[in-house]
Amino acid sequence: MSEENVVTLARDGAVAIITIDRPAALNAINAAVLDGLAAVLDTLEADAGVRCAVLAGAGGKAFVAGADIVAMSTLGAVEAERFAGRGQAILNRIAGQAFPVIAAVGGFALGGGCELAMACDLVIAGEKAKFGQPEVNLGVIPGFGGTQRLVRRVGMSAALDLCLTGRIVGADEAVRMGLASQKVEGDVLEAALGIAKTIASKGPVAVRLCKRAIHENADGALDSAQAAERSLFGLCFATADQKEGMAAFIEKRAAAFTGA
Ligand code: CO8
Repeated sequence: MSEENVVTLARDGAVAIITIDRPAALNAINAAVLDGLAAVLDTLEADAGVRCAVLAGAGGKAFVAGADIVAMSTLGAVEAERFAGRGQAILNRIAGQAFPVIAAVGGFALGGGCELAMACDLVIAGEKAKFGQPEVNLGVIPGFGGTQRLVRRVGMSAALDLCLTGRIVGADEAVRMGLASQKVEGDVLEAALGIAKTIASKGPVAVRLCKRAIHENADGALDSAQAAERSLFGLCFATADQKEGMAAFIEKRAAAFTGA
């Protein structure tokens, strides 16, 4: 596998499947992976037909076992800050996609891998999934948003626990703390694809506005966040999907959404 082709993109109908493909290094994130993710995001952002995406790691053993420790080992402070900034920007782009993104975590999601999973809307954990922020073992702190996304996802107590001890948690504990959305039996990619197809079958505009309403207002005061919510709710009523969705319910038939 050449370092130019370490992130691949496939389509299954309206669902995009992004795969980080460096299994020999447990899909560790180096500059080539960040470049590959950026290129895939360029393609997806130009494709109005995508309604949901699944992000996975190749090889079965890991989602992503972190930022590439070999590549980081020789960085100076300025280069390390730049690398972290690039990683944060790519993860922010993933989080900011208009359509939902689902992390399919079948194995290790450590350090930058856990941060990457948290940049996704849903985190589906297989039976062998392992999550953690083990950076303190290496004498560093999380640098791809982990200290910030983790606390927002799981709360102060659990975030401090994971970041300060570096301890690794399995799928059950990850679900209990809210780090993972759900644990699935069997093939995690198949399960994530099934969830993605379910989401892709819903009203596409409503799905996007729902994601926006939650993300853009999660840190806001309740009254201004609710004002944003009712404005987006109102916007739904300007769509053909709202007319179709409600007509289909009343006529007792399946809705045929067009995303308009
Ligand atoms: N970077 C580079 N190579 C890795 C990484 C990694 N993060 N993780 C695994 N590999 C490589 C191993 O070196 C090994 O390569 P080789 O076969 O050439 O020796 C191969 O993948 C397989 O790994 P193991 O033999 O170690 O497999 P095990 O099953 O024995 O162990 C573990 C699996 C437990 C996942 C183990 O590999 C491990 O502990 N990996 C490191 C996990 C880690 O510490 N991740 C956090 C990294 S730091 C980080 O992510 C910071 C993010 C913010 C960056 C900010 C920028 C400055």
